Amino acid sequence: MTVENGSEKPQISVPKIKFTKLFINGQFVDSISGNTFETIDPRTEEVIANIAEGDKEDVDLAVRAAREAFDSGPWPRLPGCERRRIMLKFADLIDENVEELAALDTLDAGKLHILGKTLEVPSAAETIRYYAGAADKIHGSTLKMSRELQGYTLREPIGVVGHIIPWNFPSQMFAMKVGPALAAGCTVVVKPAEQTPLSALYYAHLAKLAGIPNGVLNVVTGYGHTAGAAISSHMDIDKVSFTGSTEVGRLIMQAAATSNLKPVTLELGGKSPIIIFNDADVDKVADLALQGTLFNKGEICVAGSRVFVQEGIYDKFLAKLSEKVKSWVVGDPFDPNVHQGPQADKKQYDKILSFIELGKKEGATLLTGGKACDMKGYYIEPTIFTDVADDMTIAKEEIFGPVMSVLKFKTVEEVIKRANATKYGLAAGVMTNDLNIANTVSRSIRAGVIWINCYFAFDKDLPYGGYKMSGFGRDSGMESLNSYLQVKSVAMPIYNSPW
Ligand code: TXE
Repeated sequence: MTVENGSEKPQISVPKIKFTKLFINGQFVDSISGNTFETIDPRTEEVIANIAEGDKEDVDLAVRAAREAFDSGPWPRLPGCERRRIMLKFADLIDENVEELAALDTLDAGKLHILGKTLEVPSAAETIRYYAGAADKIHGSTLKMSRELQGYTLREPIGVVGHIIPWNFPSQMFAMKVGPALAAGCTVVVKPAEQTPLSALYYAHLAKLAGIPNGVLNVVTGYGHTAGAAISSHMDIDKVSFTGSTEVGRLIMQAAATSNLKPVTLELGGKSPIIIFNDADVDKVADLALQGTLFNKGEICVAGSRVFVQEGIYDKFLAKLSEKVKSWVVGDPFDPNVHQGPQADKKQYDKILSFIELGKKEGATLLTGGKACDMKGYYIEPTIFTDVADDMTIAKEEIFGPVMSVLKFKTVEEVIKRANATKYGLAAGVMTNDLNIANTVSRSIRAGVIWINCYFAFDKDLPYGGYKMSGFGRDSGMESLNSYLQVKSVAMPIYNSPW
């Protein structure tokens, strides 16, 4: 691993922060209390900007605007092709502002700017386009029923939606949640994570420029236990979609149950296995495993943080990993040569370091890394533990940082059992050229996404979500759009029937 903390850093032009207020009913407004909170640059630990701190009363205002826009505004009543046209304009505006949007996420979350502008923000625009294309293709079925009746189903937007999103992919999360809801004809109140409010406010500004009517898309920045909780317990919100910790997912479900029984979609934590069989190409799978664990500093819910390696290639695989991790560069995320920036905030940084200490204490062997980088900012060395046993804390808990646990196995049956021995079930990788093994393992692992001979193979069309305590419901693909629609059945007697 290389740490770039020296003087040869490239010149970085940090964008001016333009939007810091709540976006309600098409206007940027202060919070009712007038309170603000600081958003911190994880590279420098300094304040980037003071952001309006929304609370319950601000959520009420936003919900009122969204309700009005849903109950009497044009958005749900527009022909689908009109919603499509406006959403396509929104996507084009995202593309036109890609540099700045990516820079805001880099500032707020320490994400690589190069990946933000080539991957995440363009992908956010594509996500909006994908759902724009579906906006005029929403239809039910005609039914020839068993009695003397005929009928049809209508698929109607579910109503006002609350989106509570995390800080690890601020742009992609925004588009992935908002895109299908808007295409369905819903109106939304988004609460971005308190660590990363900047790009969500910028997206709101672009949505307005694109012609999304007032009240359809509202953004309330603020904390989870106040603004977030007000969304999940709101009596006038018809659905909540949440991505975040399993602990908060539970609170959201409780709040939904004890308020108006709104349906919830929960995309929660993970401890995904990457399973590497003896016949795999060691060079290729070492790269996949490194990316699978270290991409986005390990702050990704589908991180392949448990790497199971079959005993025949175990030593060779470790040798390759050690060789490859040497060229992994940690440093300023605005520098295009860097592979890993700082963790998103102090809370995550401390959490990850405490897991690393536990790994050492519980007897795992450090292949590389194992501590914070000796520089300002929330930087942590890419850390690989070997000789990890299934009952060690680092093999069981979601670390959400650049920490890989390597575990050795002998047989297919054994690894299926061990890979499934987790409370989570978000994703898994299977690396083998043996079709029988690939098929057996992918059908036996209880997880929402299985990647065979690849990892992080995302697509707008590929539904994405969890089994077990990783949550339920799906983001992405048509599955997600369906969750913003409800089915109404209409029946009528056939001419001359006794009905
Ligand atoms: O998550 P929180 P945190 C996991 C990961 C991470 C851990 C903690 O392991 O280390 O969770 O991260 C809002 N009612 N993931 O503390 O608190 C909050 O404001 C309503 C995995 O940041 O779950 C933010 O907008 N909302 C994950 C969002 O929930 C509440 C991504 C997520 O924050 C709330 C992030 C409440 N009571 C973390 N409390 C993934 N699945 O990708 C908080 N929030």
